[in-house]
Amino acid sequence: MKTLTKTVSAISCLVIAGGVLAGCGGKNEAPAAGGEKKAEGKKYTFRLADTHPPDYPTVVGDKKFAELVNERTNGRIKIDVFPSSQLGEEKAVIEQVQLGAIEFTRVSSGPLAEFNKNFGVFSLPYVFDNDQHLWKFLESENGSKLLDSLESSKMKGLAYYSSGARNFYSRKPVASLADLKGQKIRVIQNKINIDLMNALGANATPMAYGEVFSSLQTGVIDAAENNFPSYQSSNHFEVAKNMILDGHQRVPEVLMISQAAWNKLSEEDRKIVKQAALDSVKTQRESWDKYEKEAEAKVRAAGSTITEVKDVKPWQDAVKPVIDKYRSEYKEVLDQIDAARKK
Ligand code: GTR
Repeated sequence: MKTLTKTVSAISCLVIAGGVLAGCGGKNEAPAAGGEKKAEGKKYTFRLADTHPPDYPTVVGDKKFAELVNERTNGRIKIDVFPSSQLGEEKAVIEQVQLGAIEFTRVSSGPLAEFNKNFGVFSLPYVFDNDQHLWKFLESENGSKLLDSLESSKMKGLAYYSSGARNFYSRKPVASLADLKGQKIRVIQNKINIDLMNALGANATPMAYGEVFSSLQTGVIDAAENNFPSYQSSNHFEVAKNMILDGHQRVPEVLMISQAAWNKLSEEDRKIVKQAALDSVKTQRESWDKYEKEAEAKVRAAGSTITEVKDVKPWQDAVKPVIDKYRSEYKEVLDQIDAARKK
């Protein structure tokens, strides 16, 4: 029923997306007083979709962003944050953002890669040494350029958020790389993830995030992979109790606005929205650091077996064919990522 309601409201939004955004949360109200329609007088109510629950660090960031926009426009621009996939799973939400039916979203770079190939670079394994390296790149001019490249996909990237490192977890014991062989592993749908699982001798099963818990529970899949906060908040740790800390990917989160909504904003409002997004990063990253530690402590206390990887080299060697396959396609950005390491 829930899904049906979601679908119906999504369709009604899509129907009018070509025209006015009103009714889909994109209300554009004329100024109350008569006279000239001044851009700064326009009022909007927008929607922002996030897959995570209300206390999750990305949603904490979303809410800070909405609060800053609201304050800086004296309440003229209201952004309602919809957590917990209320507006749909990430792939469907991105499609609606492209159409202008949903104005804002925070999604992972993983699903974004299917809409804008540049974002695939974040699904390549072991391209960043650690979070510091990742952020040096994200905060560089090249990181901003990558965000701006979303414009070619009818979206406008506003800011990156933290997402840590992704690790495998399974219903079955996993003490080494060899233990992943033959396992059915859920992945975020994109072609690089499928190549990655093949390189590990596993079977990739692309699936929406919301379906992973029951699929693990019923044994439709053996394993999945994610960071500690997602492993914990989604309750995957209850049904896949064996995690191995291989840290194969660092896939940043992206806060973005639909190009259609962006085009409606005045120059001044665009500046406010962009700056508020950048200013919300600090809050999101602080929340991330705290939540990540708490999530790890919670899953350990609940009895998950967490295996450290002392030497990541065999893992890097195993997935080298993936890098080799995509090296020429991503050469420029891979060089930029390497350069960011030295900064
Ligand atoms: C999380 C990410 C989500 C979603 C999820 C997934 O780390 O924050 O946006 O992409 O992974 O695996 O689907």
